[in-house]
Amino acid sequence: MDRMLIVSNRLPFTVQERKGELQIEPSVGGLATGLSSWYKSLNSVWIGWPGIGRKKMKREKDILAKLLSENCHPVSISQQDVEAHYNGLCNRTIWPLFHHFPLYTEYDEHFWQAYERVNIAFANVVAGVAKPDDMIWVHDYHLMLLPKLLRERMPKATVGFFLHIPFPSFEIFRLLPWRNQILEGLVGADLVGFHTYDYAGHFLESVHRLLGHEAAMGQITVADRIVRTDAFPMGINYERYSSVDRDPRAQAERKRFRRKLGDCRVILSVDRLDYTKGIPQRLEAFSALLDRNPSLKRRVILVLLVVPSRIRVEQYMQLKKQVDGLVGEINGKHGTIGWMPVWYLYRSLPFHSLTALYSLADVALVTPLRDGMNLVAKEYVAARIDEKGVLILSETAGAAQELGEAIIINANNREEIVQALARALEMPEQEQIERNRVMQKRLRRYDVVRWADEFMDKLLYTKELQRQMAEKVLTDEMQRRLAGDFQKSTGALLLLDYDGTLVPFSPKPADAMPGADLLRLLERLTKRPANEVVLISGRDKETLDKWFGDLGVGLVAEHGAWTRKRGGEWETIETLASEWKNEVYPILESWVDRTPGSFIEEKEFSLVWHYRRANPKLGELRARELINSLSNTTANLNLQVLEGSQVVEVKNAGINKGRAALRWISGQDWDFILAIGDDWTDEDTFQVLPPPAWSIKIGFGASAARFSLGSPGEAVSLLARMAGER
Ligand code: GDG
Repeated sequence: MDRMLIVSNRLPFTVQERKGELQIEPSVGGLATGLSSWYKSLNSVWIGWPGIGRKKMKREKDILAKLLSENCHPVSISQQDVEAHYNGLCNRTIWPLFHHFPLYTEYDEHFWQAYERVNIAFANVVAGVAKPDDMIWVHDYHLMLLPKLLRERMPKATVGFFLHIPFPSFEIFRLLPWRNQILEGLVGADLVGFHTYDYAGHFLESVHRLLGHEAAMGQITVADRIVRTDAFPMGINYERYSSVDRDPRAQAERKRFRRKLGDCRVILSVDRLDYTKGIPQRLEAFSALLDRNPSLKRRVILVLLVVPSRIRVEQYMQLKKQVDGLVGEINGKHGTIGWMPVWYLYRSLPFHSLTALYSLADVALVTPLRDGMNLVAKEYVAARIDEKGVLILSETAGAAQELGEAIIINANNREEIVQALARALEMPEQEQIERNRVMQKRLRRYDVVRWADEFMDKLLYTKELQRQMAEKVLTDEMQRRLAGDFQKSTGALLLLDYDGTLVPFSPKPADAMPGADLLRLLERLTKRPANEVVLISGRDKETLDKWFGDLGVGLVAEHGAWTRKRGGEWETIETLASEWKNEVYPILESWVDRTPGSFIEEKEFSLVWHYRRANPKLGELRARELINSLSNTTANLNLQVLEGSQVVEVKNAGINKGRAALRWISGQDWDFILAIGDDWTDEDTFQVLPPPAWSIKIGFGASAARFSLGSPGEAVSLLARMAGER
């Protein structure tokens, strides 16, 4: 396997100063611990911030040597930049906004500038370490500009990105002043991964609405590169959590806890102190449970493990006060001598103590208001080797999508949490076992290694797709050959689509008028008597006449309903009916009323409903509905309903560009034929071409064309080269 470069804000080792000396210690946290064994089994390098400032690192050369011996490359960052990047943009801007807390979000240009500087510092280190065949895997919201920065430095690099927190809905994401920079940064990757399909969907919607790239099956095309997105729900190191009974330290700890807890039932809550985790709501629900069920007094204890986090950020200080207050209130109100309902631990416990708690808790109460995944829920289920215990999980944690056998609640609904707690404490053992067995099987199968492997497989697959695509790209050398063949030919036919092929799409069809340069180029191509240029379009004949009527070109309007040979008159291929329009027009009108921004284009033999300017999601939904509705109306009218690029078109059956193209193809013995087009209507043209013809699709989707080019601009420069202008 090629070498793997993992890039994350923190290294899996942290440098700490103890008694004036620097030491390295393994970092805690899901990613570092989850991936450490996987990463060691591969030929890998980890790049990240080591936890101390640049000056200190410079002083202690042996620390650097130690990190390098663990294959860790530190990125050195000044203390001010750490402050504004990590404690600023990451924790005061991105974290609250991406977790749907816009009121907690601070927008500060200095934070943003530090974010850019830190991402550049990372890019420089990665570019210095990376070799051409390396796979680079960038993690999380601290480094969202990095994929683009790496792409600029190493255009061919294999870069994956995984976001560990939720990606917010468009309405929230758009609040960010630097939203486009973030999206552009991310689409620098080849593969962008999320915990759930919802987050991937939110991301694609923002990319569509802010950058204009449309997605098909999780794939977007950015310049000449495809970028894939997908959901990869992160797993845990199942073995590690399910081996509590083989760990003597965990066993001893479990006995110690049990002695202290007596025979009370245990409800367990484990989180970093964070406002996204819903800790106050959880405490209030527990208090209400005790209010309503006096029989639970002395019989149940809530073990509340809260790990200190981001202690210098205002909201976290306030939350700490709130939690302290609530715990005091509950213990004061409900506690008795010898029984304290909430056991409050405000610190981090060693791993064996945490697993001991998991293994003895009757209920795990995991109720975040929003959480990318939540590994605690998974770890609890894994640690219950006796298959007992009940998980209560909030629906807004990514983990809820995989752990459907848990009791799923809405974290803002206190009543629901109270009922869930009561139900969990009463749940028959057999039911607990049945639920946990299914979840355990799933968690064992899809563990952290499988998660990482699947991500890597998809990344390689994306690279393979890009390679296949690149094979079809009309290279500079092939373009030279094509231009040479054209110039030598004694009879050359050019079949050119217009919109999306010679000019980019415009929001309003009328705005896509050809510029003077394009008209001059087309004229030059028609000058040689041996050449025949035909514009094959879906547009109406009046527009084509107005724009191209004076050039010596052939014209095809309305996808082939009308044709006009050079210097000739417009002809229809056959007698076509158009009375059906009276029936269909009012239907489309009602869709215009229901879809703001959409409009109807009327052509002689077709009607088109455009939704390019409507809200994209609404447009797609309405297009589906329209197609369904039209299929009933058009059944007996010999019509076809076609879906194009943000249009739905109704036209007479049997008309297509291929049929129209044949009128020219079969009219003469050509020794050079070239067809260029960008969408499915042009596929009919590609399909009727004789084998030696050149065919080029603009864009990189599947096509019958032999070659592809990235954009209308590239098609025009090819034509300019053929005309001898380059
Ligand atoms: C982010 C996303 C996503 C907790 N207390 C102790 C302790 N822990 C460990 C747990 C778990 C980890 O910390 C916490 O992971 P979470 O997933 O619950 O939450 P975040 O830290 O917010 O992580 C989250 C995750 O990234 C992965 O993608 O799931 O949504 O926010 O592993 O066991 N470990 C020890 N002592 C403690 O006291 N040793």
